[in-house]
Amino acid sequence: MKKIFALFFMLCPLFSMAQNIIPQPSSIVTNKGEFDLKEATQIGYNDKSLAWLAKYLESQIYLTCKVKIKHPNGVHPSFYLRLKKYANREPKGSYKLSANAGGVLIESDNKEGLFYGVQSLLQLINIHTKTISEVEINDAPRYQWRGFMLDESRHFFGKEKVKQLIDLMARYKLNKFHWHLTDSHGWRLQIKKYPKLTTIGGIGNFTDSAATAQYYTQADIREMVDYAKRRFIDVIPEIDMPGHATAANKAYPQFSGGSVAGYPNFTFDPSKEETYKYLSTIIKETNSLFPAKMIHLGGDEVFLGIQAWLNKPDITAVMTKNNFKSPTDLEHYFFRRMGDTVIKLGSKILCWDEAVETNLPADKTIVFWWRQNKPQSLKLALSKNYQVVLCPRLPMYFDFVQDSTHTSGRKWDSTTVAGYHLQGTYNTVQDVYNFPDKYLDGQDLTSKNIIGVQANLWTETVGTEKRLDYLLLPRMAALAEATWSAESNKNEGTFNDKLKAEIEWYKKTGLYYYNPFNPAEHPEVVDFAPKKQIKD
Ligand code: TNX
Repeated sequence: MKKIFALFFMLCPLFSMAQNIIPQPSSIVTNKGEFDLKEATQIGYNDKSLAWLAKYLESQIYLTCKVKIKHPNGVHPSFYLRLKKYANREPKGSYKLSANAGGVLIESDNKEGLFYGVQSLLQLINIHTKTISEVEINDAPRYQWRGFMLDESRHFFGKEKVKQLIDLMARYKLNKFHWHLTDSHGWRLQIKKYPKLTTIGGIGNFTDSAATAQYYTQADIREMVDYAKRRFIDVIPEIDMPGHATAANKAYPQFSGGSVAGYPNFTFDPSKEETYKYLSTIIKETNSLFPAKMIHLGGDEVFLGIQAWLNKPDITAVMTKNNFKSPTDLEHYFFRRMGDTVIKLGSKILCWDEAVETNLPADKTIVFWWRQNKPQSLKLALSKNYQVVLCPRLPMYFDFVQDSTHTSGRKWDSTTVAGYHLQGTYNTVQDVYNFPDKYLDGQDLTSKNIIGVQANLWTETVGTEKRLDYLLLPRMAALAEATWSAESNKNEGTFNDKLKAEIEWYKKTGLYYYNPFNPAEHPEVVDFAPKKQIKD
């Protein structure tokens, strides 16, 4: 008996290699055989539009295990990518992968699916033995929105780092990159009609108001959008309004809605027709750069600066004329007008959950629920039939710490709301992994208006790539399973085993990370002396 056990454990690593796919596929069956990856391995495909994917697979195999596959679309392919018509359309992103001693076949009726099959194949390669275990995979995503947001206003990272993040997103089958390009601390998107937005508004960041202007030119943006598109990732720009506008107002003060203590020129002036024209031009130029045809208009935390409106006679005159009872009514009026501009361009309006009050058209709006302490806002969004992306601060804000001993990054006072289980004060990898099933009340969870899940990385405390990686990894791996894998396929124990292997991959790739199994391995990266935590 003892011998049988010993044999089983000896074989275990062999079989478990095949299980190391993150995110967990819908179904995976492993067998004993294996395919030997050799230099002579050829890639084939049945549709010439797959040539790029074959080349991508070739280059990624080289990066993964230094085997050079020489002949894409060779005559005797061992790897085959097949775009196939099924009787019934499969969900976008679904694929089948079968590997045996003779080779690997990836099939799907959509190119996204083939791309994700390729990602799974890359994770199946045993880099030590250069083999692929025999396996049958049937896979499809749980959510169509699998998002990640990066704030480059507070600190700017630039094209090379963002490309690396896009590659990580691709590895984890994430498909929406939400790019927070404007905020109080810097405007990062070139607008040709208003050059000062970047030459002046791009100066400074969260920790250094005099830092040289940093921003993306329109050519940079096109390059990044194309890079992401080849990895089946839509890029969604955010132009935050009417709040978080300090950087823009530094460049064009004539559109400022005034100041209150602590929040200078935080809002745009909603009383001037010129403001609407100005912002519409910005939106038009932005829209032409992002083919996903979705513009995130922000709409968050306007209350921080809105009292300034009451000190401006032009603004109070508009309130009186329209019979608005409070500045908030005017805020809604402003937001609806800007929403109309987006719709007229044929794009969708995306907004933070504050905008649920605004009565934007339900079929053209996607709401991002971020205020975990306000579940009523999620319920309202669902009841108004908005599509909703779940990104509550707990556990989906990666600027929160991930270990009780960490000092830099946010923490939250425990929140307990009936039906919701948001007792955490910071965001562990397990919390991210267990989202959303163990968090939301069942009724909300099963709403078909919930289109997906997203993590947001705000960068007030992030000044270096090293800290960025530390906050991201390994939580991004947990995000992958939260967005892709059905609850019935999730298992914390299995995930932890896979994560240990994944951490080895981070190490090999030269990425800095937090190791939840051995926190001492890498010390916390603290870029700036931690400030007192703000709660809201
Ligand atoms: C709230 S989330 C904000 C951001 C901050 C973040 C820090 C949201 C829509 N607004 O402006 O960076 O908290 O966690």
